[in-house]
This record gives sequence, structure tokens and C-alpha cells, in this order.
Amino acid sequence: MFHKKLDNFPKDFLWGASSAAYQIEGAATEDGKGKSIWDVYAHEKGNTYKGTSGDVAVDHYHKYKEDVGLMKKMGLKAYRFSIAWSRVIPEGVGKVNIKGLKFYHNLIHELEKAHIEPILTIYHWDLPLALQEKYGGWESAKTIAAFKNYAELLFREFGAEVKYWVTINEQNVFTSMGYRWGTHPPKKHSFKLMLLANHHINIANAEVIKLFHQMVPNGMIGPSFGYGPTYAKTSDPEDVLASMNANDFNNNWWLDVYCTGKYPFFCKKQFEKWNIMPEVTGEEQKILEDTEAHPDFLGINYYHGGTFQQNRIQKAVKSEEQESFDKTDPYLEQPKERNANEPEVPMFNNVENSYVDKTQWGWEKDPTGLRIALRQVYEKYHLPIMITENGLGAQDKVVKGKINDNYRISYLSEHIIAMREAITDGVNLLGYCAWSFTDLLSWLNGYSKRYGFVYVDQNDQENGSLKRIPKRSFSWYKNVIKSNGKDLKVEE
Ligand code: BGP
Repeated sequence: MFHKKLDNFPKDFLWGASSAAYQIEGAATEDGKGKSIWDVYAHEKGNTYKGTSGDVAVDHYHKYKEDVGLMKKMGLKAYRFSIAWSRVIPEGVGKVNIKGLKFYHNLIHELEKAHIEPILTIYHWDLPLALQEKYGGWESAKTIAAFKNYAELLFREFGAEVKYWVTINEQNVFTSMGYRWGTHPPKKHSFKLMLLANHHINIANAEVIKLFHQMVPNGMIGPSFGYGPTYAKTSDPEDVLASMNANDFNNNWWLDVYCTGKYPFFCKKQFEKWNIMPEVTGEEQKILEDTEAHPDFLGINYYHGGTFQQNRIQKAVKSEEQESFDKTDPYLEQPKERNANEPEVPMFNNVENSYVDKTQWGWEKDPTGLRIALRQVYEKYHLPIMITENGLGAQDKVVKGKINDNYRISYLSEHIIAMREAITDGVNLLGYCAWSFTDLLSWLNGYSKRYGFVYVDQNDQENGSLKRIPKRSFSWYKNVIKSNGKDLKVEE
């Protein structure tokens, strides 16, 4: 579609920013918090960049008032954060930690005072360790019941104050990395286990959405999904077929289940042939297909898409620059080496896109891909969409006390324009949460890779002063919000 003039952003558009508990809170053992799988994983040698962990992170647990104060100063309309399950139920099930709940009540209260809409993520990867040890985490259906019980507590505690809820963050990413590529806890290498854990999470997601509709009838709930459009490398029909396979597995495998309750047909057939498809009982199918268990909106986390060619070679084609960073790319579809649990013939081969630039970390910069993503998702599911993450990871430098992150401003501007084009196309977009508000711990890149509007003096040795310094992008985003997305210029 071509537009001579772009529509304005809706009047009540939620200009926001995001975070996740493990990446910001710190206070890992304080006030009765139990351990999560990340608390242990990050301390095992070689798992994270320079052994960085969320023990201190950016100490948001103690500095939340200062952080919300900065949000207010910026004029932020919405703030997406997650709850650390093990802070409120230390063992995953059973005893509730009142002090943990109190922290989130205080945070939400502070946001309310600042007129910032809270967007609450129930699960952003930090599963209570006890559930992993007792049941094998998401490999066991018992974790579904524990999750439902945890969500019920949150709906009871926060349902009256919080309207927007995210069930699960990037299920596609953490199941792939945790169970297939072995780069997140529980560090396993099995496609079959990944699909099993994933199936349990699908049921958990559906059951919790259904419960939400009973307990918080005026709220809105949905998962946040890491979406990437899948391009064919060439018009060779074999490449087109590979990109269809990629779309089926990278996107539809999750979104179809969330929104219709059905696993995509061809992919499912393939997995049955490989004997890795989990059994879906009649009872489970029923809950997945129950419209009360379907989301009210879709959260889309967008960083980039992917380009695919037929599976004539096993190894992905990568540039040298990307090669040095790709260990940490959660969207990479190829394992370093083939392991025995992987099918011999992959369904598609992930290659570079020569039409787009890359970030310092080799992630493709593709703002048009955001418009494509929004169009594809809206066309297919017709649900309102909230962009729950989008941002640029970079090695910011402090020069004379200032952080001049013009590269981030350009990146965000381009994505905001793409978003406005998608709105003009007709997409129903509720809001945009940039990743991230303050700098925070990158799961596998420590503090070298920063995303925030606010610089935090923290480093990979984890002994920084934790001082907050608004970056240039801070005042820029402030103007964007004030002008409701019209003013994207950078003031000198
Ligand atoms: C998403 C996660 C976020 C955040 C972001 C940036 O996948 O939901 O938690 O980490 O990616 O990732 P990274 O820090 O690896 O660059």
C-alpha cells in the first residue's frame, strides 16, 4: 500500500518501554526471594559473558522510585515489566512471600502516581529453581498447575490495578535456546524435549488466559512473541518453499496455537514423521481450542526477520562480523554443530540478507520488516497488537558525562515510521514498548550490549556505581511521546 499522507497515531497510543525482572532487579537473595534457574545458570562457568549474572543487575529493586521518577520525567505512558515468580512464591508452589508481593505493589503504586500504565509480564524466563529440580521444569505437566496457581495469585493481587497482561515472553526463544541449542537453562540439546516443554507451555498459557477472563474481565491479556518475517533468498521456488517452512515453524508454530488452538498442519506432520511431536490429548486439544483461552491482543517483540534458502547446505552462511557475535543471537536458526538429536535434513537454511545493514551484534536492521510483521500478524489473526519490545543493542560510550546515542535514535525513528505506515495500512496497534527503559543485563552479553534510554553505570565486573544518566535518546523519546509520534527530529 502507498500513502501520500500517514495517519496519526491513535490519541491514547501507549508509548512505553520494557524490562524484565532478572535483567534489572538484582536483590537476588533479598527479602525471602527464592532461586530461579537463571540464578544458578549464570553462575556456572562459561554460560554467560564474563560470568555476568543478575545478582545485582541495575539494582532496580532498591532504585525503583528513582527509575519511575525518570519515566515520569520522560512522560512515558506505559511501562512493561515482569514479575520474578521466585520472588513471590520462592519454591514455585506453596508458600507466598509477602515481601515479594509488596515490592510489586509498591512499584505499581509508584507507576499509578506517575500516570504510567503498567504492563505486567507473568513469565520472562526465570522459572523457580525448585520447579526445575522437583519436576524437570516445563518438561513436566506439573509445572502447568504451578504456573496456573502463580498466575491466580497475581490476578488476585494486581487484577484491579493492572489492565494489560503478558502471559509468556518469547516462548519461541526460550524453548529453542533452553532445550534445543543449549544456550539457556536447562541447557539441553533435544528437539523432541523442546517440543514437549513447548507443548506444556502452550497449555499453561491457554489455561491462564482462560482464568484471567474469569478473574479480570476488564483487562486484556496475551503472550509476547518474538516475531520475524521470513523472506525467501531468491525467487527459486525451492527457496520460497524453505521460507514457507521457516514461517510455519518460526512463527505459526506458536501464534496459530495461541490464536486458534491448532498446530500448523504440515509442520506437525513432519514432526510426527521424525517422531518428535508430543502427544496432544483430547482434553488438551479442547483447552487449546477454547476461545476463552485465546488472547485479547498479541504482544510482538520485533528485532529482525530472517532470510531462508533451501536446505542444500547444513551450515548457515554468515559474515565474519556476524560470526564473532552469533553465539548470542537468540534468533539464529542453526546450531554450531549438528547434534545427534537434530533431524538430518533441516526444514530450511537461514542465510544473510544482503539488502539490510547490521547492528554491532550482527542483528539485521530491517524497519520495513516491522511493517511486514505487523501486516502479516494482523491479517492472519485480526487481534490488536502491542509492540512489547524493539530496540538497538550497542556499546554506548560515556564522553564527558554524556551518551550521544544518535545511532539508537535513527534505529528507533525508522521503526516508528514503519509502525505509523502499518497503522495507516489499517493495523490496530495499541502501543509501542521500546527495549529498554534503563540499561540492563543482557542475558548473554552482560553490560557490553546496551539498549536503554537511561545509561546505568554498571559493568561486566558488576561493580559500577549504578548511577543513572539519561542518554540523548531520552530527550528525543520524550519529544516523540509529547508529539504523539510526529516529532522524530533530534535537537542539537
Ligand atoms: C529478547 C528478550 C529480552 C532482551 C532482548 C535483547 O529476546 O525478550 O529479554 O534480552 O531480547 O536481547 P539481548 O540482550 O540478547 O540482545
